Amino acid sequence: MAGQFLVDEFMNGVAARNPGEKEFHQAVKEVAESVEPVLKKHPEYFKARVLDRIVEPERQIMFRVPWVDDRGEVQLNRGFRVEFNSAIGPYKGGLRFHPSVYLGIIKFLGFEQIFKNSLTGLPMGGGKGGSDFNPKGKSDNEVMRFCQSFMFELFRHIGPNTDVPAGDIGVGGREIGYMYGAYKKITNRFESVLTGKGINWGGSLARPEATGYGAVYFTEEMLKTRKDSFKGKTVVISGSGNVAQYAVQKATQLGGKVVTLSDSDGFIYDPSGITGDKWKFIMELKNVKRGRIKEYADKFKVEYHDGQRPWSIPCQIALPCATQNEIDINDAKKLVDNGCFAVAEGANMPSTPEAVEHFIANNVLFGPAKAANAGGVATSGLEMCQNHIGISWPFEEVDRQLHQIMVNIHKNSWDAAEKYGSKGNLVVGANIAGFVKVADSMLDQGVI
Ligand code: NDP
Ligand code: 2IT
Repeated sequence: MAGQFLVDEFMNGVAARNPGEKEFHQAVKEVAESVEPVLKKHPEYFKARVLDRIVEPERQIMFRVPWVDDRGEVQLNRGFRVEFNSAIGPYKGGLRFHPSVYLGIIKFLGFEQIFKNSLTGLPMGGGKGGSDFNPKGKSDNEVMRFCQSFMFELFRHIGPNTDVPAGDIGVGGREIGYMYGAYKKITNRFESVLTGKGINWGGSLARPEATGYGAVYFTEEMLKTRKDSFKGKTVVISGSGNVAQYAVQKATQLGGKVVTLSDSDGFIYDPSGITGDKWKFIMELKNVKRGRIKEYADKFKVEYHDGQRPWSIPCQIALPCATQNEIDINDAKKLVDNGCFAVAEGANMPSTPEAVEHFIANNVLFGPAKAANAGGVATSGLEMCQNHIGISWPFEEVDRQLHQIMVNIHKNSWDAAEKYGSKGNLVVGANIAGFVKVADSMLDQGVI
């Protein structure tokens, strides 16, 4: 019927226009369901077809990335950059290097990024990129040659006021360094075109810590609504990369006991907590030696569960920090049955829709990714800000701003949920709060 928004009809259109991109459909459906009451209340969004336009990227770039391996053989990968929405600022979002990357993954991440960036309160549009390149098992020289080849095309699409990529899975300080070097060599410009840079060449203090710390700060805000805290809680964390590492550190500082970490091979269970020298071992293992999580179990004589995820371990708080759809309905049931009452998503879209539904139906405090892990991109925004004014803030200053941003995101999401009749549902709240600012900006800027 003309003038009426129907989620199912809308989703049929999205699926037909973007065939096979199941993660993208999943991300869009959640937002469409959340903003339905907003569209009903504001016919002007519907009339201007804001949602139809928001799910269509402004620009999608796909390119060939050839490179030569250490044996002298030519290798070939595919590169992506999806410039999704620039209504509130230059495109901003990470680059993911992982063999599972295809257009549907980059589009789900880019779509989520629009609302996440809006929630930070900083002027950043949404974008995402990456490649099906697998950095695992590659030498530093191979990674460097790949990054240089990747930037050989990407450089023409990005810029400090156009599009500012950063890291994500498989892209950390090493990769950002090689890409920044290549960009500078090609363009002869030293400018704020990537974030997550090294501290000696324009990076921000606290950016490495930001996503993990931010997810824990967000969890703290959720716990406060029940007059609770991390003190004395058992915490289960998945992943052992950038986000997981600093989530462990901050959760421990706040009095929690983190008992698990994982990688794509399995998980370790350390009932005495991943603290002190054991945490330092993880940092060295994952960031320098690039080894496997099993080595932690071998070294500290704790349980290793091959090929499994950590959700069967009893806990009060769970922080998924690895990848999408890593908590399915069975995992969610196990968590709830074992007494877990708070879940915050450090990773992007780690819970399936059925898992999210189960958490919410069981009164679990649930922090959706676009709110809970926004600390990373928020601090990227602070890095850009420091670059633009030519100054470097102390760690404490960046951390203070990060903390305040996470408090604000929690409050704004909470308030939006309440305003639209879903009190306490931060999925609905974050989607609405993120959406309204972008939608209003699109209305202001006309049909473009
Ligand atoms: P890293 O590459 O540093 O670490 C990723 C971790 O997740 C590794 O332990 C990796 O194990 C594991 N992992 C990756 N893919 C899979 C998989 N398919 N199955 C099981 N385990 C897997 O990435 P980050 O820590 O930066 O990113 C983690 C998550 O956080 C992602 O969802 C990312 O999008 C999200 N995120 C990251 C931000 C950032 O600032 N870095 C900001 C906001 C969100 P293995 O080494 O075996 O592959
Ligand atoms: O998913 C994310 O928000 C990130 N990978 C960080 C993006 C950024 O631009 O810092």
